[in-house]
Amino acid sequence: MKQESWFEYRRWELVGDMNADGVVTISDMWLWVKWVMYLPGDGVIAVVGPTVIGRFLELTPESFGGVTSLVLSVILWAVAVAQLGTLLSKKQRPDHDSV
Ligand SMILES: [Ca+2]
Repeated sequence: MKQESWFEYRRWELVGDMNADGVVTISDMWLWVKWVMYLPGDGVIAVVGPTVIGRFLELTPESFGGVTSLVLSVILWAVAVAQLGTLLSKKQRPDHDSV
């Protein structure tokens, strides 16, 4: 049985005119923030959603941009920021061994 792809249920490209009303306005700015914020959670949902795990977790195409996506996104963004912070602190730490 071929599983349906869930990647078609979300816009994956960040564009200026997010609400497709023909002009870039301040309303699009909130949609840019939302697009970036939900990206990791929606990515996980797109991959896991059509599987038995997604069915067990009761994921649906409506889960994109929902509470599950928000929770996943907050966790994944926190991990990404922590990893970036660790990487940057290692780069900026003076090398005492080379003196
Ligand atoms: Ca617009």
